Amino acid sequence: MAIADILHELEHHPRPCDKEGLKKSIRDALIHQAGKDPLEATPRDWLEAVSYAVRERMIERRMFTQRLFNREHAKRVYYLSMEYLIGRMLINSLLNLGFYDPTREALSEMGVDLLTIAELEPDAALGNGGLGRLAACILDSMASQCMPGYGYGIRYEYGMFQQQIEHGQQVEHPDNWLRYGNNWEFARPEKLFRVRFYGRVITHRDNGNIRHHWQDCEEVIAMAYDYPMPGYGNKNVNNLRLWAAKATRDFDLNYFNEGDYIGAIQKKAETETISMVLYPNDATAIGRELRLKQEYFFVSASIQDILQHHEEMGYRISELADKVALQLNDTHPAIAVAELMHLLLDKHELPWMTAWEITKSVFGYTNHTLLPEALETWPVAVMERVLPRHMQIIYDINFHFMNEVRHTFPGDTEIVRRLSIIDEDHGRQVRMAHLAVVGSHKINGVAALHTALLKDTLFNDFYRLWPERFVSITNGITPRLWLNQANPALSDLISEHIGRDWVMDLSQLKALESFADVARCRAEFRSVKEANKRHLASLVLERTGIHIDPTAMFDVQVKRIHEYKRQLLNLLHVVAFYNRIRRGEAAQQAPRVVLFAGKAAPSYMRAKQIIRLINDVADVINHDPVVDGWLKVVFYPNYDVSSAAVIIPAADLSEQISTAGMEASGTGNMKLALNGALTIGTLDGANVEIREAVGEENIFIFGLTAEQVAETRQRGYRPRTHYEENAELREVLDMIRSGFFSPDERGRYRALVDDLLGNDAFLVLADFAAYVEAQERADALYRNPEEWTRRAMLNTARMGYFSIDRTVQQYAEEVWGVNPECWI
Ligand code: 26W
Repeated sequence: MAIADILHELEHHPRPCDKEGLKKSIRDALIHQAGKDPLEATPRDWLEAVSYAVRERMIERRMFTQRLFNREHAKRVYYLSMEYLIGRMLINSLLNLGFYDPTREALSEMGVDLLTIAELEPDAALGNGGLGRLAACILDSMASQCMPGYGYGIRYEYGMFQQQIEHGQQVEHPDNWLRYGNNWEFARPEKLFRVRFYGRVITHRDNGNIRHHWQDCEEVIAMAYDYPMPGYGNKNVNNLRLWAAKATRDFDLNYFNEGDYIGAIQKKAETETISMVLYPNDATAIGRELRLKQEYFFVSASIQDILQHHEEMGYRISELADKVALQLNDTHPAIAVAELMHLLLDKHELPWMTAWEITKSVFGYTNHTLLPEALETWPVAVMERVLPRHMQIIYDINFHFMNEVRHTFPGDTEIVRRLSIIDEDHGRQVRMAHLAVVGSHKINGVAALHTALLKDTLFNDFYRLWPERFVSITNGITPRLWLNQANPALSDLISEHIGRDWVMDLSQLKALESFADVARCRAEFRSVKEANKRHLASLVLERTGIHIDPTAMFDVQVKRIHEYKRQLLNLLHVVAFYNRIRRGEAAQQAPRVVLFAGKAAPSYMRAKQIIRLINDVADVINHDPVVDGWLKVVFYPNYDVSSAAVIIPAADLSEQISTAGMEASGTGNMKLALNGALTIGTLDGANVEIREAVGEENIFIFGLTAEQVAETRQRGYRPRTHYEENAELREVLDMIRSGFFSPDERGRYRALVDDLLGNDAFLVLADFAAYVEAQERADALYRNPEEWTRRAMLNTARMGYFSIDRTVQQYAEEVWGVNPECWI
């Protein structure tokens, strides 16, 4: 068959997506791919077979999508991210592709339950938390909106560690997610790029131009793995390309020739460690050389790939910014600025200024945190050794930049020192955030407050220099996963009233507002929530052995464990609540289940201790017959995307209680409110905008504002005053400190409490009284189920703004220069 005929055949006779067609594909895949007799097939074999059938259909569509983008000469958006927290792909793909029902029926006719086998799929957990999940939501949105958007990242062999709780403490286990193979990926053993490290730079003159040769390097091969990303309700399938490190063949040969066979293999394994494991640090910079190599490895392969495609399309390198937008997901890929310069200067031999103008027009940079300990810097000495040519380029970028600064602020040597890409005060470090800002035409924060703080503090000097570069783009979440898929009962209820178009236009939820005043609608909404709570209760029992009452208020805090997120504040309230019940004030309280979930970075001792304290407190409370029926405390182990999808639809109260000014945005806050939980929170991150959207009667706001936090610190904060003046707080802290919850080791939490009393860097004690008062408001409202439900419904109805589709449209218009009306 001629190529044209093959294409014609495919286009006109794609794999059928009806029940019979799917059934045949699944059966074929079971026999010919999994190699199993249907009579002996295990649930895992069926999972393999069904994912294979889905994969075949996705790949056809991806081919047509890519052909269309090429034909239309579309401008492409490339999202560069070290993390993608995707979760399971089967159900999501089926729902997006539109053949969930026929697949379920096909399987059912073969005696297999779709949802049961879907649970066997491991999460793709190639991310830590908010930043990685945002990247996954953005990919879903770009595909769903038919935007030519491509993700680039690393194919970690081991994703986010799996958390087990042993004797109340976190224990980490490796996440061997590829153990059973992975049908969602397409290995591209021919898509290879060389990535170099170390070596030295030789400079010579060529017709009056200075040329640089980077030589005597170590080489690693980046091999592509492609993950199709299907859009919702369309035939568009985009691509996520993840790179795996492979040793080069030359490299093998050299060692083999020297006769050191074992040494050669060892060196090969060492090279391939680059893509072995995701660093499980959330919000603390990792000063390890391997991390820098990971960053450069994926950035270099991605940019080479992007430029290669650009040339294959027949475009000139000078047109790059017309055809390509590159988004930096935090500073982790910021070395891309130097890498693009390196390729434009040394490979394409462009003049400096031309290369620099192109680079700036291509990049956008998203900042995700203000925490000083999270800001990446690399010692100049390390950068010089690992990437000598890039260090030269960074110096040159800085030279030109410093001249511009001196020109704008003549005589101000301080600002020159503060703005420099090189920090001279801490033993010469490259500030990656400065490199990202200088090399990007747009810099954005991820919520209004966060952007305002970026302009006022972290990037204030940059803002004074280039105010036009700063924009605010509030985060969002994908309604496909976080409502349509995770909460099918609520989704069906919503769709009965307003149709299903909200899945692609979340602002339509507004139309639900009027139903909040109809008693029957409230009853329906409540019964959905109750069913979700019963489902969660059964899972909690299975995972922890703890019985919880589905009629109690489900008060949840689910997110990474970090002092600034203040799980401790929540826990202090739990103990206060416990004491109130023991004092006989139970009648005034609504029964509660307080659920915590989240992972602590393995080296973050204080966070691990907080997990242990939660479990110790839970142990005492859950075994105290006096509070039985009133209070249960649960630490739900191994929080991941899949458990989030069960916990969030079952929540009544959403804890978003970070120290104001410290949570850049939060996105869990959006998921919970969308699913009809009321927020108890500080005026931090996107909580500020959630309050505006849902109305202040429908959210429990408390505590110091970001401004008051700054003032309090400036004045000289004295946490002990709160201990001295608040008897309830005193009682709680004394109990924890004296070992009430750790009778086997009474001093276990002494240092922790002493730190709160003497230092309290996150102002837990300062916000305690206001928090308890806000909890009382929540409690009182919960005891009025009609009014609670009404407000919960208004939360769902008013969350439209927080759709990731709105976020992506803003990036398209304000940063990427692609028009949503005609992306192609
Ligand atoms: C280099 C180590 C490291 C790793 C991760 C430093 C910093 C990070 C991230 C910035 C942490 C992160 O995930 N930030 C979160 O990003 C979300 C998406 O924008 C926001 O909603 C969260 O508020 C922010 O904490």
